[in-house]
Amino acid sequence: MFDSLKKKLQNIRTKFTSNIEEAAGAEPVPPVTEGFEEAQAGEPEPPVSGEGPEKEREKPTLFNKMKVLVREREVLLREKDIEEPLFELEMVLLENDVALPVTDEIIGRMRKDLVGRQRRIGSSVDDLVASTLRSALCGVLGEGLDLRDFIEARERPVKVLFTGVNGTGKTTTVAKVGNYLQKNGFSVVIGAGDTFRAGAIEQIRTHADRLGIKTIQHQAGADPSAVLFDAVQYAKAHDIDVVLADTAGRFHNRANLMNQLEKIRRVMKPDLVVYVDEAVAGNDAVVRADEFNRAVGTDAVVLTKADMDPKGGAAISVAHTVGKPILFLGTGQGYDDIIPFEPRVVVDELLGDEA
Ligand SMILES: Nc1nc2c(ncn2[C@@H]2O[C@H](COP(=O)(O)OP(=O)(O)O)[C@@H](O)[C@H]2O)c(=O)[nH]1
Ligand SMILES: [Mg+2]
Repeated sequence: MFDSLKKKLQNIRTKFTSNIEEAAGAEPVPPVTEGFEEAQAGEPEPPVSGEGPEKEREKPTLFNKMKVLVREREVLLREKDIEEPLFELEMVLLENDVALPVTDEIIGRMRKDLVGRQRRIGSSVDDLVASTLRSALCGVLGEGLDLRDFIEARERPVKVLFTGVNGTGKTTTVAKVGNYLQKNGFSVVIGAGDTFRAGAIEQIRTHADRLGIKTIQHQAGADPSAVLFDAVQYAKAHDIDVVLADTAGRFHNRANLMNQLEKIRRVMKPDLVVYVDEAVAGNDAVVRADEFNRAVGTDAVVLTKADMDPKGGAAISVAHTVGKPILFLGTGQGYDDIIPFEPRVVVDELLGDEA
């Protein structure tokens, strides 16, 4: 995952480093010599005028600047030193499906962070660039959300409602999250809230049976609110930690779907509403996420099919534009193909700094 973006970011990083090294090298840093120090010490008298350009260098103000450069050993980065690599970085982000506003924000953060910054000559430019790029990406990705911590902090049962359009991987995600939670020591019950199609009830039931998770279901066409209400009652009666509610992604029309979800929300009172969409959907996902958020609210997002998105930029864009923490990335069709989304880890991965 993210391989193409990762490789390009590494090239860019090298480019930044060499440009900034050049900028540093281009500074007229005079050697520290005895004569130089003396000239500085015996400074009160300005040099006699008309002595030619060499004498110009000995003006007190310039001396002071040199003193900063030489004594403190620092270099000031200027906009023109980083213009070219910033432009290249911008191209790389855009080529890899990072949306324009998100790209602009990353570039803006980096420019603000780098220009005018004083770098100690002894310190590594690579470190400076890496830390600047890292903080720009982290700033754009925001904080993640650890589902285990979320559950630990709440009264049981913790109710999680999954929303999103058909085919994005909602039902698969419910099964994967159930598996993940069981492996982390939580007990789980699944409510088969997609009653719109008989096949949907069978589908979630089959997953749950394979994973040894209890499913609460009614027949096709039943009121999903009633199913999910029952699932919560079951969890209360059996001391189950978490209720995972699958829902339909399609109904007679979109307004009906939203009304149905709103009713579910009132009846089930979820602790967490998770919006599911595909990482590759890019701007479509952003538009849909907004619609679902306005209708039923969204607390967190799962981006599925990240395995089909070698560029990774769309996921970064959706994560940023939706403005809600990303809970998980879906990375395949298996039950274990789900990874908790930790912005710092994603950024480390992108920068090739697994540590
Ligand atoms: N490659 C890949 N396929 C996925 C992922 N998540 C779900 N799918 C597939 O997407 C299709 C639709 O999934 P489903 O859970 O039925 O979507 P729903 O309609 O939103 O409930 C199925 O074929 C899943 O196997 C994922 O992370 N990666
Ligand atoms: Mg489904």
